[in-house]
Amino acid sequence: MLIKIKKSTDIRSSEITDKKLYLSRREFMRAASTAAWVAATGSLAPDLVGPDMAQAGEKLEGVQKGPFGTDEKLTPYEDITSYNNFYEFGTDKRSPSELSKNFKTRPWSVVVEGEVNKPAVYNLEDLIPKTLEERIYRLRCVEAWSMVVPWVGFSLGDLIKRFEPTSKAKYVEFTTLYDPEQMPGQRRNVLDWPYVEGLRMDEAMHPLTILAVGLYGEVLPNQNGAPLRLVVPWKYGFKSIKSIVKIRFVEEQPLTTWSKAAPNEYGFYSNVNPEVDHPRWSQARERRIGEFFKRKTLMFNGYADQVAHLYAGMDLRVHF
Ligand SMILES: Nc1nc2c(c(=O)[nH]1)N[C@H]1C(S)=C(S)[C@@H](COP(=O)(O)O)O[C@H]1N2
Ligand SMILES: [Mo]
Repeated sequence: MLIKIKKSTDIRSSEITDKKLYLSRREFMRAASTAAWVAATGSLAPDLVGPDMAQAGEKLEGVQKGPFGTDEKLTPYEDITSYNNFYEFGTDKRSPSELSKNFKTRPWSVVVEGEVNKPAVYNLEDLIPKTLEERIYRLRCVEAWSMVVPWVGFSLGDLIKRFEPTSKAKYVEFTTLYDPEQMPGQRRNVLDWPYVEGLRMDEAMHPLTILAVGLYGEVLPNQNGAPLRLVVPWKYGFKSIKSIVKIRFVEEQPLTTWSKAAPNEYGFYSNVNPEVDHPRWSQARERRIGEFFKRKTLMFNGYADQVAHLYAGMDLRVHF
């Protein structure tokens, strides 16, 4: 009888039920590779956000606990990285994890332009601060599901200050990479490529708003928007644009991809609001991925204490 021995690569990650176990195995392997690195280069540790080392799954260094944490149960790593919306890699939830495997995220640069004193083409490495924060945020998709994600990132507001916006900068517009060779979803006209999103300046400067470069303490997987994605936790998930290559400061409200595609369904603000239904379905409840029963959706996705004042006096049925 032939005994089939499972190679480690045959073990599907879904079989690894406990992320802690998974991490400790990774950490062991990492310690081994760090030792080899030190022996080879004499330097202390590999630069994990440097040009060559940033691979999904690499552990990120210098991560501190950030503010605004929730103590809700984290959505398992396996779900966060296999149930994705990233239309550049296909429209069903499974395809981003399958089709983004070879997506090249290094070298990566970001164009900063428009109403700023310091417009430039920045290398990604120059935009990422030495100290990163873990921010555990709820992500609520407009499709009425949600997750709790331990992002690793940094304050967008702090970064914006470095560019010195002028007094004419009223909005920030973000653009995703356009590269149909690498992004098979862009070969079809499902959306008007490249994907564009935007925030009002005060939303962009709000301390809740971050740019993420990782999750679960590790470099961001490609399907989650590597190497750099926005996370705006009080807005529907589609505002959190992935794989950003351009940040533009403008005077007029940007025309965003989803509001261009269906203006009566997706407004510019897109604040999570259980009282304003999507024209085709209710937004009153949501299904937390991995759970069976639906739960009530909270105003501003539960961040009302932090952000409600930004919209004082605005009719949120008009500015949906
Ligand atoms: N460039 C780009 N960014 C995107 C999307 C997309 O299709 N393309 N989908 C959005 C939607 S609808 C959601 S819900 C979130 C999903 O993020 P996640 O896959 O990390 O959970 O990404 C958002 N950012
Ligand atoms: Mo979404």
